[in-house]
Amino acid sequence: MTSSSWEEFFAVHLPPTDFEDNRSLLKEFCERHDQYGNKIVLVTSGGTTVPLEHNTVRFVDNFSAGTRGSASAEYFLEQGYAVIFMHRQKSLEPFTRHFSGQKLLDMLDIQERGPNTTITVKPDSVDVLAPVLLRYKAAHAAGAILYVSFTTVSEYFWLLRAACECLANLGPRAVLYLAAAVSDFYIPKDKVPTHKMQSGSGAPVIQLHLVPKMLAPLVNLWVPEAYVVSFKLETDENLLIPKARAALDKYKHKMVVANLLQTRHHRVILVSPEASQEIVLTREEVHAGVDIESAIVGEIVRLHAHHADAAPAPAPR
Ligand code: 9Z3
Repeated sequence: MTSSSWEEFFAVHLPPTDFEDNRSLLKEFCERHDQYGNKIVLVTSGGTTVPLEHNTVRFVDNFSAGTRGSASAEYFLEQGYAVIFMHRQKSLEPFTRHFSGQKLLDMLDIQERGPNTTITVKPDSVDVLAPVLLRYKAAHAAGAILYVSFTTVSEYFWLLRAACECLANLGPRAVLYLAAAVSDFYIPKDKVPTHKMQSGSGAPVIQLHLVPKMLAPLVNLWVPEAYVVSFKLETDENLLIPKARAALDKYKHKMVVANLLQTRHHRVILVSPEASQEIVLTREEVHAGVDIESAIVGEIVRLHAHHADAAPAPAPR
């Protein structure tokens, strides 16, 4: 099955309805941080959907919860980066990820006294909540994080290109950290029915097509000076490193973070043209709640510093 070109994809698929609003937000964020000479990272996070109907009742989805992306965004902020957090709507977000599910409510006490009812944080939860709340408040007060969201694979691509257009001005000070689990397959617009598929018409046969590889124009045309990190997910260990190397050879970007579905939260391999470096958390570290993203981001920040320092000084604008 051949894939359409990326140009054709954008020509056929219309931008999402909130696209212009997001584009303005991205532009303002990048210009503000560019003025101060800050580094900006685009962190993509979570899975994309492939709608089976235009008025979407059903869609193809994937496993990603946004654990990697949301944790990584926090570590980039800690390292002084401004962060564009481009995530799947309703997936995990930085800071609130620590209290997903019932965890936040379990930290609270309520004293019911009619109109004077008070809600307090349980004393033993203050130590857990306070550091996260402080980092959250600091990031927001500094305007250091911008949240933009997508749901479908087409929305993801429109936002990705718009973010790149704004980041291009930063040259080597921009990092792209493409951790989202983006569908490799989709149904072209003209093959998607308008209304809910009816079971009375029999079992549908759904043909998926290949999504164009956006990493090619991204690296070569959209952000040619940026430090680009892509992610490679496999389920078969034997394919992992060969496919990560093949991606580096093909797209000529800076790094592939290779991970297996089954072990992704405690083992990754950072594959660069020069080397590969395995990062593994011990059982004790996993138990103690250490995030592997802390080490991944630490290493990328170190390598990015060399990349940004090595780049020629920007021409005055
Ligand atoms: C990743 O490999 C991420 O590490 C995960 C993180 C999605 C596994 P979670 O959100 O998982 O923490 O649950 N992302 C990229 C996966 C991907 O779709 N890569 C494609 C490929 O491998 C395109 S580069 O071919």
